[in-house]
Order: sequence, then C-alpha cells, then structure tokens
Amino acid sequence: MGGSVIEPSVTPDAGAMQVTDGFHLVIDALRLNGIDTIFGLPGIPITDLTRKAQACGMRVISFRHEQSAGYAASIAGFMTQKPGICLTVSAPGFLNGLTALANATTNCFPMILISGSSEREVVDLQQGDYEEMDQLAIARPLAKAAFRVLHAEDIGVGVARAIRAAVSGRPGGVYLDLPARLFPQSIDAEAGRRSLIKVVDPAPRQIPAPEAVRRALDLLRSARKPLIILGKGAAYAQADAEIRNLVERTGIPYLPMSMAKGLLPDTHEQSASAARSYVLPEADVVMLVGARLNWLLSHGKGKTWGGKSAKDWGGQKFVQVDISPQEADSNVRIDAPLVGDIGSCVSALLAGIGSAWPKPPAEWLGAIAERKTKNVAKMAETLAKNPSPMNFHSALNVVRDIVKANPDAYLVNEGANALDFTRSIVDMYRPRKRLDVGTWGVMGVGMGFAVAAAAVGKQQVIAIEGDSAFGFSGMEVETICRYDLPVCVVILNNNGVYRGDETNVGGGRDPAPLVFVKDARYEKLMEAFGGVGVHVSTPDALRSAMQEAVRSRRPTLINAVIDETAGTESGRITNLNPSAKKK
Ligand SMILES: Cc1ncc(C[n+]2csc(CCOP(=O)(O)OP(=O)(O)O)c2C)c(N)n1
Ligand SMILES: [Mg+2]
Repeated sequence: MGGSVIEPSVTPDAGAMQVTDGFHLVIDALRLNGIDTIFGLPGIPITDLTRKAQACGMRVISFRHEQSAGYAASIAGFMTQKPGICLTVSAPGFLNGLTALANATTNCFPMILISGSSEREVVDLQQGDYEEMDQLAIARPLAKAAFRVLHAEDIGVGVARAIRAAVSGRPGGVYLDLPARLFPQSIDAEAGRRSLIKVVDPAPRQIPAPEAVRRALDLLRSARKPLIILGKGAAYAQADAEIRNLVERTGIPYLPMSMAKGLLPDTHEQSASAARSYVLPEADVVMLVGARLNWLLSHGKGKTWGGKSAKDWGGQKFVQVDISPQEADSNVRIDAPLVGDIGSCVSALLAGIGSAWPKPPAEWLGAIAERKTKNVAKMAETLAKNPSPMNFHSALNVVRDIVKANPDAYLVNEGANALDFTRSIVDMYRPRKRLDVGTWGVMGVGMGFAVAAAAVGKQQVIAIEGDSAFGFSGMEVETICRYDLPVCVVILNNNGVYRGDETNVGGGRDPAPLVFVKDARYEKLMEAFGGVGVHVSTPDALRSAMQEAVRSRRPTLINAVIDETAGTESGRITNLNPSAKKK
C-alpha cells in the first residue's frame, strides 16, 4: 500500500479545538492505505462521504446500479492487488452490491463492500427503521470477513482489518458495515489521526517449506508427460517473469485458464491450448499454479482426465501450488502440495531447478505439436470463411486482429457462445488483460469491469458481450459516457440467450423464453448519452468500427448482428444443463 503522507482532512469550521468526524476518518483511513478510488452509488447515509471523498482528491466513480460498482471494485482489486472499494447505501443498495461481493469471494478478488446501515437499536428490535436490515449477518456467509464499526475512534482499526482480510492469504470480498450514526460522530482531530492505521505488509509473502519444494520437483522430474496449468491466481500474483521462466526453463507444455491467458502470450510455442482435450487425459504429472480443480477443470477427474466414468480418476499425479493450505485434496489426491504465495513458490521451484533441467521427452512434445498444428489449421479455415449473415467466427476473427494490434487493451468478455468462442479464438499477449465471468460464469460483470479497467488500468477496453449478457449492466453505458472512458463495447447480437431462433412451443403469442426483440438497436443506447453507436453486419464494417473506436478512444457501442442460429444452448457447457426427458 504505497502512497505519500496524507494530511488528515479536518472539519474546517471546528473552532479552537480542531475536530474530525466519521466521514473524514473513513476517507483518511482509506487514503492512508493508498486507496485512491471508490466505486459506488450515493444516497442515505453515504451521500456526503462520496462528496467529501471527491473533495479530498479521491476518484469517485458513481454507477447506475450497485452491482456494477461492486464488479468494478472487485476487478480493480484483481488488477492492482489493492482492495477495490464499493460504497453503497443501506438495505437495497447493500443487497445490490452483495452479488459482486460474493462473486469476489468465489473468485479470490480482493474487495471491500462498505455499506451504510440503519440504526442498530431499531434494526435489532425490528422496529421498522428506514431501510432496516441486519446487513452484517447477511453479508457474513458470503464474505471472507465482515466487520462493523460503531465508534469514530475505531474506524482506523475497522479499515485496517478489512484491508488485511481482503488481500492477505487467499484474497476475497470483505464487508464493512458503517451505521448512519457513525458518520457525523466528531472527535478531536489529533486523536482521530492517531487512531488510523497504515497497514504494514498487508499481503505478507508466504514462503513454501523446502521439503515441499523438493517433493514437487522430484515428482516433476519423474514425469514422462508433464503439464503445467496456470490459473487466475497465477495472473493475480504479478510474478509474471518468474512464471514465464519456470515454464520456459522446464520446457513443460502449459494450459492457461481463461483469466491466465496472456500470462505468457497465447502464441507461445509451449502453449497447449489448441490440444487441450489431448493433454488433459494424457498427462502423467500435472502442476497446478494458482488454479483450482473445480468444475472448470472437471474436478480433476472423469473422462476429461482419462477416467472411465464421470467419478473415475485418471492416472495423473498432481503438484498444486496454492496460497491456501486447504485447497489440496479438495477433489482428487494431490501428491505434492506446495503452499505459499505464487511468487515465492515459483522462485523456490526455479532455484531448485537450476540450469540443467531435462526437457520433457520429445515424444510428448511432438504428439502435442502434431495435434496443435492440425487444430490450428482447422480453426484458420473456419475463421477465413465469410458467411452471410456473419457468425461468431467471422466476427471474432476481426476482434482477434484488433487485440493483436492492441495488446495492451483490456478484453472484457461475457455471454455463453460469445464467451466461449472469444476465449478460444482471441489470443491474449499480456498478463491480466482478459477479464471475464470467472468461476461462477456470472452474467452482468461486463460494464462494471469495463469501467474499472478503463479508469484504473488507463488503457483502451474492448468488451465482447453476448446480447443477453450486455443487458444485465447495459445502463452503465451512461457511466462510460459520463466519465468519457475509452471503452468499445461489441455486442455479438444473435437475438437471444444462446440463440435467437426459438419459437413458443406452446403456440401462444408470447415469445420463447430465450429470445429477444429481433433486430434490436443496442447502438442507440450509447448514442443516447453522447457516445458513438454503430450497427454492423459484416466483418469489414466491424473492423472499421473497432479501428475507429480504438483510434478515437471514444465511448463506442458496436451492435454486431450475428446469425441467430449460430449458437448452441449453454455454449460449451451443455453437459451441465439438465433437460427434460419427457418432450
Ligand atoms: C447472473 C446470471 N444469470 C443467468 C445466467 C445464465 N446464463 C448463462 S449465459 C447467459 C446468456 C447467454 O446469452 P448471450 O449473452 O446473448 O450469449 P450467446 O450465447 O447468445 O452468445 C445466461 C442468461 C448466468 N450465467 N448468470
Ligand atoms: Mg445472444
């Protein structure tokens, strides 16, 4: 938590004895810890907090819905390793922000949801206060930690505890409850200043045990068909050079999970992404780096991993590098758990590897290369087609080129087919540039992520959105225009959830549950707030519009019309979708 010495903000009209109050202490505590941005939505009792924070020089980004503010805060946390702050009003505002808090906890993004709340005495007696709700109790099971501050002199401790909980160990979402009555409490300014805590070493390094490092290296050394899987924990760690070194010095093929794409460029010769379905069942030793064996990796078992049935384990042995000692054995046996922060663990592995590590057997590398070449050629053929109407492939072929030409741009991505095709088609070249739906596959992160990436990352943002996915946070295009952010939203518009060609099987007048208004003009939403709206139906038109958006850096929404029959139900995870046996 860097940052220079911050002058405490005292209330100017305090007379002889300078006093400060809850509002100023909250702001001072955050600033003291290097937090310079708040994502939120004002109202009772935090309106003055947003105003005073801005007056103190903090960046306050006001959203149209708390959920978007929460997603913005969480992804800012992922990008910076500093907790992103989301500020909401009580009960309904708090609940609107809560989905993002739970999502942050699930995805290990450090964020702090700060919500104003109503009077404790009234809430606890359930006497019907304005926006009455026992927020602390509701937040607790969804957060890594939850705290409430009742007295102004405890604000420093409350903020310090929230920061430590959010970023230390496995990061997560933290709830901080600030009742309305706390804010106007005034105390002596000097006592207030002394009560604040500048958190020392908020995310301490966790050095792995030497014997655990040896065990991991012994197992890796024994491998005939080794594989490395990089997860978003590896991306979060900001140990980019060490991770690249580890991959390159061992020569082991690797697979990046979605948000680890770009940790090494996707075009790296050791990337096995194009041979994923071959390497997972074939590998004999798999080293997971900041990746969990959850559903996204089929729990490390079943057919994906060469098991004979869904519950059957394949023959792999696993090394798992993870910050949490409880992660190992959560799904299958981990033969060599390596517990510590990713940077320290990877450095320790590198030290043990030295300079004379034998490359994996040529047979293994050759077999992967062969599959890759075949699959890449097949994909190139598909991408080169130019069907009318445009489909996911021909549209994303353009996006792929634009991202290649702008490797520093952030790529935000959500949808079903719009997500899966983008992930597999659009190569990433730099770490932490791909921001997507993460562990939950949650829709609605799009515009919040885009705002945070542009505001905090200060780079062009390209948001590739399914038309349904976009709808969850679409009103935030006003936020994008209001702060004049360099965000180019591309809606892959197939008229519905998954696809747009279903009809009502009941025969009534209502449309099918999955389809939307045909030929909706989403681009006009952006125009309504002064941004640029473009309607395109060919790859050439999409390319020009994207190039112009990146050149101008103006808020832009491109409504890219896609064949409404192009998608599959649930995208790549159709297998998780229970469907009725009786038709
Ligand atoms: C919060 C939330 N609600 C609902 C869903 C279920 N869901 C998964 S993908 C999706 C939308 C898919 O449609 P679209 O974004 O248009 O992508 P397409 O497949 O059409 O490209 C929905 C509603 C979800 N994942 N998250
Ligand atoms: Mg769609």
